Amino acid sequence: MTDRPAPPAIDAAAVRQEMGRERALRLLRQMLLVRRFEERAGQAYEAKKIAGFLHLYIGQEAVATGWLDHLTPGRDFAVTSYRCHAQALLLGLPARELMAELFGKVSGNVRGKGGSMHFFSKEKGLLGGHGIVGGQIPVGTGGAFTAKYLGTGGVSLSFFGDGATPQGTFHESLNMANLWKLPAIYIIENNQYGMGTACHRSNAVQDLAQLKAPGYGMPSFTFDGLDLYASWKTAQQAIAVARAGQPVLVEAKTYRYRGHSVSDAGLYRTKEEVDRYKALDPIERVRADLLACGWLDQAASDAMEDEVMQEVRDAVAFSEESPEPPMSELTRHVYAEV
Ligand SMILES: Cc1ncc(C[n+]2csc(CCOP(=O)(O)OP(=O)(O)O)c2C)c(N)n1
Ligand SMILES: [Mg+2]
Repeated sequence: MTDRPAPPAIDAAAVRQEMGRERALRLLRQMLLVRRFEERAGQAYEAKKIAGFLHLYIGQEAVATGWLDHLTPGRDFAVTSYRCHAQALLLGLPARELMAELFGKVSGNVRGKGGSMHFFSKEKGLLGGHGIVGGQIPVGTGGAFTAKYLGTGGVSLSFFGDGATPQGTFHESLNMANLWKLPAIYIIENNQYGMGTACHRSNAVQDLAQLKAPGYGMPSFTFDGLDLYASWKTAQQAIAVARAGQPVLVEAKTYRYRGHSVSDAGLYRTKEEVDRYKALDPIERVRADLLACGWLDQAASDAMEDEVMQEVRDAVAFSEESPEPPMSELTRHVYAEV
């Protein structure tokens, strides 16, 4: 049983006001799309429509949603782990193309060759989902180097888990980023577990950003990853620092409701612990807040649900109907075609 150290409190009403109604509703819709897309993907996996691994982001939606809202696709970069469905959807890749990739179809995001862990989009600045723990951190650092070298004004967001911070790639990247003053943002999504190992059993300190950033002379930010307003506000502040040429280390105190991947018996934590965090559901919290402040009513909330479900159903139908990759695909896109 683990307890999440308390992140700093924020003034939710003030952040909501700054965000404005239209944006708040859009972000709620985006979080819902991520949740429903993954719930449906989980069902398709159970039905053996999806092969390989499937790592769901359910519970963590407020983190990527709050951060990616501040990016300009085409100028900024984002990179993440194998838990990459949310980032791809939030950067604007169509649900159809992503679901079809999970189904291994030729109409998928990387033509059925990557599956769940390897979404990618040059146009959107998504430098990939990555299966090697911590492997994406140097890639994100490279994105920041590119932005600085080309003088684009862009920033590069590297998302990774608590289990990646003991890796060498993390330490080498942070050292280089601050030495070269790269516009890099490193976001630890501390969901408290790396597979079945609790964070306190793999990390010597628990406030991961606050205590690891000083080792590289970097500023740090910590926020409640189950709170969209905290996520969005921290992102706004941290990205401004990075755009000005000072890399930062950030920790989201979050939680995953599902197993590490869909095949996880969950023997390392209790049902009571999971239920305690489910009571803090980031989507339901925002929805309740928007209903309470009058920016949303029940009919509009129901309509939003219906619309999102329709988008997900359409993505599944498209995936079912799409063809398998033909044999001729086998050797295409393996090397760059120049
Ligand atoms: C270098 C490496 N070591 C081990 C693994 C096996 N592995 C896959 S996910 C994972 C746990 C990572 O946990 P964390 O970084 O906290 O991310 P989370 O899954 O919680 O999002 C491990 C050990 C791997 N993929 N790569
Ligand atoms: Mg983790």
